Amino acid sequence: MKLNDEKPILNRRKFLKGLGAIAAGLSLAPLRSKAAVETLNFGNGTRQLVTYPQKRPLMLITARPPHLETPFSTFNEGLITPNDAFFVRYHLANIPTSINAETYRLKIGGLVNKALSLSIEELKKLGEPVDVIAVNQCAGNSRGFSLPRVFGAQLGNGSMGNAQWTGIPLKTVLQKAGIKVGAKQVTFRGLDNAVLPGTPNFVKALDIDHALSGEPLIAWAMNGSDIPFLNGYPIKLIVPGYFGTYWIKHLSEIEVIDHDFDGFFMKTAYRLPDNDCLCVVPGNVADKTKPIGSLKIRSFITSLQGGAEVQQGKAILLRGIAFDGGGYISAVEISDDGGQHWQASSLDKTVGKYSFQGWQVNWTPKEKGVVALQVRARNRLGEQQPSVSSWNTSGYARHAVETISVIVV
Ligand SMILES: Nc1nc2c(c(=O)[nH]1)N[C@H]1C(S)=C(S)[C@@H](COP(=O)(O)O)O[C@H]1N2
Ligand SMILES: [Mo]
Repeated sequence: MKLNDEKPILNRRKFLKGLGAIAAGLSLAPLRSKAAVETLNFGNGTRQLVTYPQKRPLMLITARPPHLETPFSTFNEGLITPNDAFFVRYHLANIPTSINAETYRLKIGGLVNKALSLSIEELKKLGEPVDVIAVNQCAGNSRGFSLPRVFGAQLGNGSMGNAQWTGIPLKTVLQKAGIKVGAKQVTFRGLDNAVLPGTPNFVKALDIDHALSGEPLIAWAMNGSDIPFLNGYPIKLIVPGYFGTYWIKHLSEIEVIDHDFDGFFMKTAYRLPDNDCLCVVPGNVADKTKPIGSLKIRSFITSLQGGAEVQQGKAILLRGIAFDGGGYISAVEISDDGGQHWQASSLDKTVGKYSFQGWQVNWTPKEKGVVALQVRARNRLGEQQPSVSSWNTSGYARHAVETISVIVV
């Protein structure tokens, strides 16, 4: 059975039926069809809001497979992105529509002493569950702002989210299987398949040291509840500080290998120019590339969106978020004069180095008219955003000083 119709709203009953087999106690968000749109600040930026099971209305990027973005205003609701608002990204159209957690098995094989096939219950019993609050951001988040424009889904800033993940360290599972000498990488895949034979499956790899570092988790809970179906129910690989491409959903197979994995989604896709700026001059091709890795530092104002009206001479509280790959955000600053002066914000209490970091600052608009408000962050490693985004062919890892235009009246 497929959920992949052109019109996701009309097709939801079929999909719901498929969801019948998922764990008891799961409550589905009320389904509404909403003839509403959200508009992103670039050409062809109008997005329909659509409702999928367990999701509030989200911005439709593609229906087959479902690719949904979080409306940006959600990020002002709190530091944690609610499960029903979390973005959704798949590559292959043949996604599971019905999963039975009772019969579900996670297989671990390859270069191990003992191949395993674990039920969810067995997985949960392998050790003490651990929690991490971490940002999942798609490599292509904000791609739609690339200039010159690039191929690929024209994403706004809504292909990211911050959640608390609960699970067992990947390391615990690998140690249970026992890693053999000569292991170099570990590969991961989920239940989704390609529709056509010959299309590569979505398989990703981590270096063995990273896999055994204790940081990646196999999670079964997101913000204290089951992971929503479209976000990878019943288990998902969490790779804190790394781009979402490694966070395999419906994780079903883990394999330890003695070489660098050369599947399409490591060898060809999700690669960046191998230089400091991760960039090329538009029109050029990188001489050397490397697999995309950890998140680059970013910051956003969330309490105001572009086009908002504010009053001259009247202080308002600006709030927002910042994040990076785990270097600890140490400062967030704003500017209203094109970056000549920067005003420091105060950082909210930190909830972990992989989380969104909240910040706030009082800002008093000085002059009437259209004002460009800019925000930038720094971390303890001294990293900060470039003032202008660097460019690469795929529009990956976009990060720059962010600007919104507000109207001072
Ligand atoms: N099984 C599976 N896992 C996957 C993918 C996929 O296509 N299939 N896409 C990856 C990519 S590129 C991203 S950005 C994240 C998105 O996670 P989300 O849909 O839970 O937000 O899932 C990752 N895990
Ligand atoms: Mo992604």
